[in-house]
Amino acid sequence: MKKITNKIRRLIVTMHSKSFASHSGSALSIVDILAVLYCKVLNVDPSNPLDINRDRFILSKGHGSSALYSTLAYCGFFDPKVLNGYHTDGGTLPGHLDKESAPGIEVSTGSLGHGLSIGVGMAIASKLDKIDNKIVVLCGDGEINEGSIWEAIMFAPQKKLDNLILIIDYNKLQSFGRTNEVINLEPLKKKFESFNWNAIEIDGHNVKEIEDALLSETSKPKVIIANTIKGKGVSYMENQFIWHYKSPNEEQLIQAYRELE
Ligand SMILES: Cc1ncc(C[n+]2csc(CCOP(=O)(O)OP(=O)(O)O)c2C)c(N)n1
Repeated sequence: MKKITNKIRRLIVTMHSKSFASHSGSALSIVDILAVLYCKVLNVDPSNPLDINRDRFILSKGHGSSALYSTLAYCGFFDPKVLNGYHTDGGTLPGHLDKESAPGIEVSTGSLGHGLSIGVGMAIASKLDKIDNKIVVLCGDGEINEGSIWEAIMFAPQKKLDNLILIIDYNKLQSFGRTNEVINLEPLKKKFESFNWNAIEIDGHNVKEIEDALLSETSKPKVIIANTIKGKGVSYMENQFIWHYKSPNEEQLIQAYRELE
């Protein structure tokens, strides 16, 4: 898995360096989670990406798109050469997710706060259609400042959505500062428990903990609070909110490659 996540991280820094696009730190934060999802947990088939019985994954923090594009390309959903067109004139992969842009992208996101409500709708639809699948939604910690997220958090247990998993990328940073200085989320696990969710807290870079949490049995909607580091894997980006916006120059790219060998 380390080889896979390093490869995906190298793809991400390359994309950001070529395109001068923002959100490198946001993408690096979620690589281990996406790698476990797509390599070990989700029932999805790159040769049949619209299979009606597939699991659904929604990257609600759509600005982390480069992590999803590179994971999908790594897993064979499309040719990795397509990644060269990330956030560039004439390219086909926009900076925020567009579900028409590539196979495997379930929902267009980028305007924060919508993914969980869409996931709740999909989870209800699966129950009605008697499809036994998982709906997994990944939100940023800053993103859950949005009130619409909390409407969905209240609604999911009422509908007994044991097929719904929310992952929170708890990297403690958002675009202009520390999440808990902007709006304090703590005590986050207790909040979810009081809303009648099954809440699990993990190290969001430990692939075993990620896999165990995703596969654990539940009779309620499940939230995985994943403690992560924004910019994970590239030392000069880690935990530095300036890398919400910056992209690596040539010299920084070479250093990133060295660290991700
Ligand atoms: C509705 C909405 N408001 C504001 C923004 C601008 N915006 C983009 S990323 C971001 C911060 C998100 O922080 P977080 O969810 O913690 O994600 P991170 O990049 O830290 O992983 C904001 C406010 C947006 N995309 N959508």
